[in-house]
Amino acid sequence: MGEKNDTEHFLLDKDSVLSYVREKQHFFDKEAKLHAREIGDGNINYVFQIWDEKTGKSLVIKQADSLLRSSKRPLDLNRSKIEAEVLKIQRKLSKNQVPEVFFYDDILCAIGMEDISAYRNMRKELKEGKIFPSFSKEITVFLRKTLLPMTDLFLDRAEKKKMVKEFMNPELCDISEDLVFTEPYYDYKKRNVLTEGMEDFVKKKLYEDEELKAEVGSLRNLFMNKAETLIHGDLHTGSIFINENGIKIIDPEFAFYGPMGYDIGNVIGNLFFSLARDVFIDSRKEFVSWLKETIANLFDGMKTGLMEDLSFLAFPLYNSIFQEKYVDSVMSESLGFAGTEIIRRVVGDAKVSEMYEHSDLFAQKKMEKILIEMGIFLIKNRGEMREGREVIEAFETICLQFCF
Ligand code: SR1
Ligand code: MG
Repeated sequence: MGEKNDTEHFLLDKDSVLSYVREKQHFFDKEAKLHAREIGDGNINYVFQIWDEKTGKSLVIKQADSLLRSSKRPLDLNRSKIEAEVLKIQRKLSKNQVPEVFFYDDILCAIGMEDISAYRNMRKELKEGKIFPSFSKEITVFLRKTLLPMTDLFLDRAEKKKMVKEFMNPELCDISEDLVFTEPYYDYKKRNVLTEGMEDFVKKKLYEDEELKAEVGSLRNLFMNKAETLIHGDLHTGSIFINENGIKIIDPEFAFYGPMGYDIGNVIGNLFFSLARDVFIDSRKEFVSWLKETIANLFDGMKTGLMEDLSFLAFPLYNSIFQEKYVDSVMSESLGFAGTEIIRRVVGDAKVSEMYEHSDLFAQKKMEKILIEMGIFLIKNRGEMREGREVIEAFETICLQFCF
C-alpha cells in the first residue's frame, strides 16, 4: 500500500487490502493480527473478508473496478457510491435488514461494511432444500419499509426529485434493459444461451409472439420511465443472506428510481427457480409446499401490507379508491416483472446455478419449458390475479400440461 498513489484507483488483492485497512482505516486496533481472504463469487466486483486473529472482529470490503470482473467490459464506477448510499438508506429504513456501512472510499470505490457471515446466501440454502418459515414475513417487511417511504406519496416531492437525480444509474440500468427486457425476445446481440434442443420452443414462444413482445415492451417502458421509488434493482436470492434469525439484503449496485414492482417481482421470480428444480429434480415434498406457500404469502402479504401503509395518507386525492388502484397496479407490475426475470434467467446468459447443477438433460428441458410458460403466463395475465393462491395454481396447471 505504502508506495501506491493515494489519489488513484487501483485494484486491491488479499495482501494490499490488509495494508490498506491498517494504514487508511481505523477499524481494528493497531496491534491486531489481521488476515484476509477473497470471498466474492459474483460477475462484477471483488469482496474481501478481513479478521483479527485474536478477537475475531471482522470486516468486509467490497471493491468495484472500472472493468467487470467476469467479461472485463468497462462499467461505470459510480455504481459503487450508489451501492454505499443505498445500503445506508435501506439499513435505516429496514431497521437492520441490511449490513452496516463503516466507511466508503470514493477513490478506491471500496465499501467497508459489516461482516454478515453469520447469514448464508439464500440461493445456496434453497439448493440444499433449507426451509425458512419466516422468510415471506421478513422479505415483506423489507419491501414495505424500503419501497413506499421513498415515493413522493410519503417523501417531500422536491426531495424526491433530488433523489431521482442522485440515483441515476444509466449503465447498470442499461444492462437490465438489454438482458431482462430486450434480448430474451429479440436476440440482437446474439448473447442468449439456449439449452440444446430448446431452440424451436424459444423461437416460437419468445421470438415470434407479437402479443408477448408488446406486453414486455410495456414492462420495459415502465422500467425505463416510472421513477416511482428507490429500488434495489437486482433483488435475486443471491442478494439475500439468511439464517433462522432473519435476512440481510446486499448488493444494491443496480439501484435507481424505478417501479417498485421490479423488486417485488424479482424476489417472486427467483423463488420459482428453486420450486421448478425441486419439482423436477430433487422432489423434496415439504420444501416444495413451503416454497409454494412462501410465494403465495409474499404476494398476499405485500398486497395487504401496502394497503395498510397507504391508509396513513392524508392528502385528499389519495383516498381509498386511489389506494386500491395503486396497490392493484403495483401487484400486477410485480407479477409481470417476475415473469420477465424468470424468462431472462432461462434464455439469457446470466443463469442461476440451481437450474444447472445436475445432469438430467431431460428434466432440464422440461423445467425450462415450464418456466418459460410460467413467465409468459405471468406477463400476459399480470392484471388478472388477485391472490397468491392463483399464481401457484397457474404454476401447477402448467406443470401438469408438461407431464402428459
Ligand atoms: C453483467 S451482470 C449480469 C447480471 O448479474 C447481476 O447480478 C444482474 O442480475 C445482471 O443482470
Ligand atoms: Mg449483484
